[in-house]
Amino acid sequence: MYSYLIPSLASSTRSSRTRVFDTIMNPDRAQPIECFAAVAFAAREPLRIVRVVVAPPRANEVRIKMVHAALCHTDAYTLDGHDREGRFPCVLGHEASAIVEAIGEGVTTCAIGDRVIPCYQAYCGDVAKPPCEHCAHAKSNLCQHVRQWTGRGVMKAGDDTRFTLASDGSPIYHFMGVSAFAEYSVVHEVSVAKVMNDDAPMDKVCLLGCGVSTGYGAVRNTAAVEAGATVAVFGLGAVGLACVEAAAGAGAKRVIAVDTNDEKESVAREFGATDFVNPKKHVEDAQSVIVNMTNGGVDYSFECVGNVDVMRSALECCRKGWGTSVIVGVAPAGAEISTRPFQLVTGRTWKGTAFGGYKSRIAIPKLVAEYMSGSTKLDKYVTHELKFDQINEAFELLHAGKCLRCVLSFN
Ligand code: NAD
Ligand code: AHE
Ligand code: ZN
Ligand code: ZN
Repeated sequence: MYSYLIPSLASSTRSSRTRVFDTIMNPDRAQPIECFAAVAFAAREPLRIVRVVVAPPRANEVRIKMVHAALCHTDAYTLDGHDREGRFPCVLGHEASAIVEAIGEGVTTCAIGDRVIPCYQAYCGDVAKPPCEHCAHAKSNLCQHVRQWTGRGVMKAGDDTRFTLASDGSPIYHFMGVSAFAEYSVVHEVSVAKVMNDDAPMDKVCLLGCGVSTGYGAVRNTAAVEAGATVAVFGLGAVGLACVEAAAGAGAKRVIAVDTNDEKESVAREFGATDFVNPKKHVEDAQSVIVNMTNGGVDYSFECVGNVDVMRSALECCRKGWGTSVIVGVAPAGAEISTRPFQLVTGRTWKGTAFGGYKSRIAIPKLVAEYMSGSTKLDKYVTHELKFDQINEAFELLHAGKCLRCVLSFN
């Protein structure tokens, strides 16, 4: 199909399996790259590792070479068919570290060779003139610059995809503006955060692209937990444990960790939890247990499961008068939350967060620097490391509740 393939680059060794289509005619222009991607062809089917062609970046786009990618529960949620925006076939994955391989026309904020973290939550404040309303507003991180395209799995320029199946040229959709489960991907410039610390380990800082940053931000930005507060965290995956870590770091006097899996108790205590509740071990509902434990309820709670019944428990375990509950988990398409309005009339606040309220490309370099200063537990979230081609095993580990983050390597 591609008659301009350079034969010397098409050997079968792992390091050279990525066939770069060069044209001696146009040495300065990026060319299509054929490489491996783990494609989700349909919901509830294992991913298939196939050859795809990744088009060169167009204006305001960046092509990145993946270094590491981790699985977040949201990848599994979309693969399981729960995402209203899930579109197949697609390349999932949105928590990664990468190197800029090519830039499109007009790109000014990164250069070839930069080490980067792709951001599913974009930020256009330093690129768009004028920036979108959300990037201009202090209270929001929900950049709208490319959101309507990333939600449909396409790029803004041309309203189409940069991935095609090598065998027949059919389009493969992007996911959350990142698509990390491929050796190469094309992302919008507004979705690229630079890693400023040259020695930052890429197999760890990839986690800052979603789950851990989200938990930290939910506590620090969305709830603004203060020293001496009481906190309950429902769901102790990477997102919930990051809430636990940040709440303990903020000086919360009590951090009640809640999970249906007893094996999470010890890790939660390691991250700073003072108490552990397994709702399955109680006759009463979880909110009653927590209200009784705290003599009236907690100041703040965080739902990090994605289950609307748990969201209700998280709200109702908050103290009347001032308790605030933050929804972090992503519930299946069609699900709705409910509670008695009296719960809100009596002073509780129910809110939610996306990427912890952080304006991504500004915050990520700071979160990397914070990690490099040694003051966070980022390393401890990496419980498994596998090769990219073992990706289906990584999904099994996540489903079995056996891992916090499984980091895949592409080398
Ligand atoms: P995970 O699968 O690693 O962890 C989920 C945890 O919840 C597990 O420990 C599991 O045992 C526990 N759990 C399941 N059912 C429970 C119940 N009924 N009560 C208490 N605990 C229960 O997931 P994760 O990667 O940590 O993600 C957590 C949630 O956050 C997911 O819904 C994910 O989609 C969402 N998420 C949201 C954002 C955001 O920006 N809002 C970002 C990242 C992830
Ligand atoms: N696409 C879904 C909603 C999925 C969702 O809520 N995503 C979170 C991030 S989860 C990261 O692991 C989010 O940030 N949402 C805000 C946004 O703009 O995407 C649906 O319901 O259609
Ligand atoms: Zn995520
Ligand atoms: Zn914006």
